[in-house]
Amino acid sequence: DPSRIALFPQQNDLRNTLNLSGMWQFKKDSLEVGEKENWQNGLTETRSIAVPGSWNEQFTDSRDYLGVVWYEKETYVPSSWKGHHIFIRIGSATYAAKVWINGKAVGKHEGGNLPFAFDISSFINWGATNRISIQLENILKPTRVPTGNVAGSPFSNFPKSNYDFFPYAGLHRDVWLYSLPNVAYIKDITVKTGFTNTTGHVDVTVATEGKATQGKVVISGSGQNYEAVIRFTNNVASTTISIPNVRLWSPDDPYLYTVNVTIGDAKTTFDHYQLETGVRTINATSNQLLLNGKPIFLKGFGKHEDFPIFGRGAANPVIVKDFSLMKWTGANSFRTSHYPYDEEFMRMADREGFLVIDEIPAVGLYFHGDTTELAQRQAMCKQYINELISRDKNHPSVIMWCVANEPFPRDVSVNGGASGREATPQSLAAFKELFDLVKQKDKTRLAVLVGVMGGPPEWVGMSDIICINRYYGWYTHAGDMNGATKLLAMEIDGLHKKFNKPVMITEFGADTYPGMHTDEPEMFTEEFQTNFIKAYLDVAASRDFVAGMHVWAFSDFKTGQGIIRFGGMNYKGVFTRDRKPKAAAYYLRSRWTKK
Ligand code: GCB
Repeated sequence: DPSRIALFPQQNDLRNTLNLSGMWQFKKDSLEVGEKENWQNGLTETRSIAVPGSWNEQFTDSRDYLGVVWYEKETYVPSSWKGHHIFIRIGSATYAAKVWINGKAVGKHEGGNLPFAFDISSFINWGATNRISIQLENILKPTRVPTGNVAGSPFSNFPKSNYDFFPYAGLHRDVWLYSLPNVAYIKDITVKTGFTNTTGHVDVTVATEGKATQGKVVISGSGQNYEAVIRFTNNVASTTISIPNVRLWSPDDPYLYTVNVTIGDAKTTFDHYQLETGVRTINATSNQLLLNGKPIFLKGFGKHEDFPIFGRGAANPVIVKDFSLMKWTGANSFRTSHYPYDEEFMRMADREGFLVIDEIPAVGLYFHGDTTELAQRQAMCKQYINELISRDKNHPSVIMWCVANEPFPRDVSVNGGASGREATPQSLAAFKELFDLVKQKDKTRLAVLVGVMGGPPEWVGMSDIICINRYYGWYTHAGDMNGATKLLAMEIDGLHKKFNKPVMITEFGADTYPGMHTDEPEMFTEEFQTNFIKAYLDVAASRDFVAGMHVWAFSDFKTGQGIIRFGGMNYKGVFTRDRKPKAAAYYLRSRWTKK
């Protein structure tokens, strides 16, 4: 039930939270005997592991291990929580997880990078410790999303992922226990915003569980409160609140209003939840992206959640540093390539005024004429869309949903090579289903698919903004920036003409070994990277239909092993993996901070 994850755990007078991040006990189960041997009743011969974090980075013997492991933690649940609904919420478990409380199975979930929660009220030991056991594995399979171990894959790296970033595994985000009030609680809140002239409109829909008959919505901001009473029919109620002289949310002024929702009956308040919202609209014309009805150009990066030792584990200091560095370059935007990011990252984007392309983990999908594998991947993509939109729908920073990064048509080689790949009817139908699902869940934002070099135009043509990743001058036309920019210009002119939609280059970049220099720009040097980025930005600047440019990548990141990834790294970052600027970062700062 994806609505279960819509509201982040919150502490107030009626709700409680307990963060279980910290040290857990860990044990590999490479023979997959744990469940039969009842490891859920208590692990023996364990070692300590930090949560959040990737197991691949924490030990000296597990870098490439992606098989079954067990995590265990004991915790006391306060007896004041007795009689409430108790849930466990796991922020991200990559890839497939099974959960037990005190030896009793409570649920399982597939797919990393998104939270899931289970009702564990009836499994709690009151007045005693409780054992939480999580079995987890990240075995790379062609039926999974993201995809791995594909026969005939264009990738030749190890581990055998169908993408270049390292397939980190583990409990990557916070694990929470939380309690919800007994009689009735707020299950979901959906906020949609708009404005007419100077008056803002905020639509608030509240869904409940239990016996609340009425409630109140209060929006506060600029020293004012705006209220509405709501009444529930079949556990749902909606209202629209007007805000005179509204202060719109934008990168220049990321102003947030608070929304307080209470529910109850005539006498009693049962539950309370508070969230933040920004009043803004997002639209596209045939050649521009409009924020609050005014053209906006997206300057920024594709990124990764990646840091030494943490791996893909959430790390708040890294989040703060990344926003600080993005601001320093003058960026106003990023894409959560190639999976949804930590919820703290999204809240930072709201507060710091960044425009986000929010991507499901659908990287490296392929269409080789298969059938059963395709059906399973398609089901996963739909699950991800449901979960992602449930989780992130109330963030003003999110302006687009991205349904796939670089799906591969039949016979395409990675990044370029031959052309003429057709979009099979089967692939078009599959993507249409994903776009339809996004639009059915959220009509207030744009939807895109990010296209690979040499991929069929019909795929990217389905997007509201044509999004393409291009590496002319790197993977093709190596070092020849004149040839590269000619082709780039020709291609984007053609795409705009064909689809009459704005175009955005969602990736372009060059591997750059920090400290390597030449007089005339040459591949792998800091001068080449700067020159490469400048050349692409110049092509974009001379066209009025380009809506944004995202450099690949924000920082260097860990990859699997392979001959095109020196030292197991992708060096296309304009910052190093430990966030030191390369020359290109200074170049972007000089260009993007110019008024
Ligand atoms: C791409 C992918 C990205 C890679 C990048 C590269 O097109 O979307 O995940 O890291 O190319 O550097 O090859």
